[in-house]
Amino acid sequence: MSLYLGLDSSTQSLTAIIVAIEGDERHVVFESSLSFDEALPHYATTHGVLPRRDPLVATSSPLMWAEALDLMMAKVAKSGLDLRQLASISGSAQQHGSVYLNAAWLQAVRALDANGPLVDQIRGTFAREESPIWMDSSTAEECAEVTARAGGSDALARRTGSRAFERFTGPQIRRFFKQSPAPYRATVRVHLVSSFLASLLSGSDAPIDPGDASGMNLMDLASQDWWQDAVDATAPGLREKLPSIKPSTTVVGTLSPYWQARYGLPAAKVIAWSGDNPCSLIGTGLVREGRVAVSLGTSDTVFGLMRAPRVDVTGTGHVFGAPTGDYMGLTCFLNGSLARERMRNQFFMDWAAFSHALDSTPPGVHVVLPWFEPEITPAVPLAGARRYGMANAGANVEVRALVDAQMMTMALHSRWMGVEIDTIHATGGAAANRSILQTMANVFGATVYQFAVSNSAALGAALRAAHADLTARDSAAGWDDVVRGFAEPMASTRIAPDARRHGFYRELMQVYAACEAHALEKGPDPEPLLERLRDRVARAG
Ligand code: ADP
Ligand code: XUL
Repeated sequence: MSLYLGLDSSTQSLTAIIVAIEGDERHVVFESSLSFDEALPHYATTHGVLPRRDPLVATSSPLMWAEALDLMMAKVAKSGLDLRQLASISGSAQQHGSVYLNAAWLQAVRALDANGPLVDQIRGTFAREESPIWMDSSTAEECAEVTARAGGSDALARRTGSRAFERFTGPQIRRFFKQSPAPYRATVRVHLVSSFLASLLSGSDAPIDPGDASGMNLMDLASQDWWQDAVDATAPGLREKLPSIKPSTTVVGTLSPYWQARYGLPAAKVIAWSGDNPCSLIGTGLVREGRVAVSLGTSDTVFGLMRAPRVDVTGTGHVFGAPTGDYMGLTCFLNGSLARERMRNQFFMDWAAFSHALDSTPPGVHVVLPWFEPEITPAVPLAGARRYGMANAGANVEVRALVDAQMMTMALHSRWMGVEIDTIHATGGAAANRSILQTMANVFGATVYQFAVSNSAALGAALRAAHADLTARDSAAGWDDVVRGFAEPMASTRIAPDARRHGFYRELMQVYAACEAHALEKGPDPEPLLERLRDRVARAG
């Protein structure tokens, strides 16, 4: 039997999952999670984000991620499992976040001393104490500059898989270079969250995988290497500061002496880490084209595997590298779980009451655009929900309108992927909520399934670790074989769409699209459309 560890350093928490594989025997044997806010209160984060002075700025602490890793490896060591069987480890991390390291970094990471905690030994290695994360939307100016300097939006989208996005690492690096030129010059290495944590585990300077590198506006999708034009367009001297890009299956090294001596762990292989969405692709079993997953984590995302990169030049979505060596299409929505939580807290509900509100309230002819925070899709820089045809609605109607809006915006903005969505694999924290998933089924007109393991990013990381080990032993072991028995939707959780409701949502979605266009000053007043739908609903009784 072999054990494989997958870690997921997400926005709000760090999760570890260990899977055991012996031939056809496959089990999840360990699962543990720690919340940054609760387990590491001295960093003073809220939902994993440092105190925010400017609503457009969102940062977190790389030291906190490192300390969480140390705490979690201690928990793994005490799991009671026979860890001599731990063959390999991989990880998943929130995408786009960047870590800026100074000249002391390489020596420090190579020489970690098991007699003292990790954090004390890397405290002095940051050229920037705070890491900008995916929720940051402060780089509109830098996006425009990078776009112009790299030959325009179309060129950037075709070469890197995405037009310039505020949270993408390239524009973030450019902002740091402009605002803090001296610390930028003192930066010898810019890691992503994923490659930073892989470096700490392996005691080396780890590469970035193509899945996470494609969230930077810096990688050439076709060659899966840095695109020099984009690198030059971003900041001077950047090329030397970037790690190498290596396939997701790369063995970065072995668990460094620090982890072996401090926690009695074996010299397990460390496999390159990737982003949470590429890892979730594996953890939801999407190793073939044709189905999509919806992840309801801190962000809501829609994604699916693509054999060939069908880039969205309309500028909504992204094409990333997939861990299988293929590609994946993805659209990301910022106002996901935290918007649902905000509504839940506003009306003093728990999740059971939130679900009850959904179950007892039919959709109505009104629209809320759920932009409580600056939104990624569509791009909305100025926070604030916009309401159409809705005044003084009670708690239940507000909850219903919010979840309807979240599902409609996902359905509308994932059309560019060109997939007929008839089945959805649901994952992320809020996928535990079947009332939300029923709305998803009704809006998309698709059958929705849940998974036994709700943290598909951590599971995907564990399965990526297993894949690297199994293919090294038997080159015929493919992805289908690796995900079998783990990342399969549970038939008993099937949620079928209600055809009548879906019919209504199809009409409401047209109104929603018109409201969105109006709010973004791209379309006329949608009131006549609302009025027409109201009439039709009244006539239908
Ligand atoms: P991330 O990986 O981005 O840190 P998770 O996938 O762990 O996030 O999801 C965390 C979120 O799940 C929480 O912010 C919470 O709002 C949401 N959540 C947890 N349980 C429920 C539930 N029963 N219904 C709706 N949302 C839930
Ligand atoms: C994807 C994105 C988020 C983060 C955090 O592009 O920004 O999904 O990966 O989960």
